[in-house]
Amino acid sequence: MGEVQQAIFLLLNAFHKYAGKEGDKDSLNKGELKEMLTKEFGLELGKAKDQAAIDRLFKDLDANSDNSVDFLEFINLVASLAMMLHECVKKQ
Ligand SMILES: [Ca+2]
Repeated sequence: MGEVQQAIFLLLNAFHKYAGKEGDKDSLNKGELKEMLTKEFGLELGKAKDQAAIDRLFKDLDANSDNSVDFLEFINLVASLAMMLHECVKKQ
């Protein structure tokens, strides 16, 4: 398997690891998104202002406003993060 294909499988597995915890197994609710941000990105979440930031991010990601973040919506977050990292790498 090529590296890009491996990366896609890793993203799928990571998404389903959190999406499968509660309710709909194919989408993230706000709690699942918060847990993913905490564990995968090492963010220290828990303060009131963090909750406001999570609420905002969740609303931004939830493009179809169905109160859950599906894989396509999750991939948009990954794409944004990849673009940011790409810019950082280019500057070095
Ligand atoms: Ca959605």
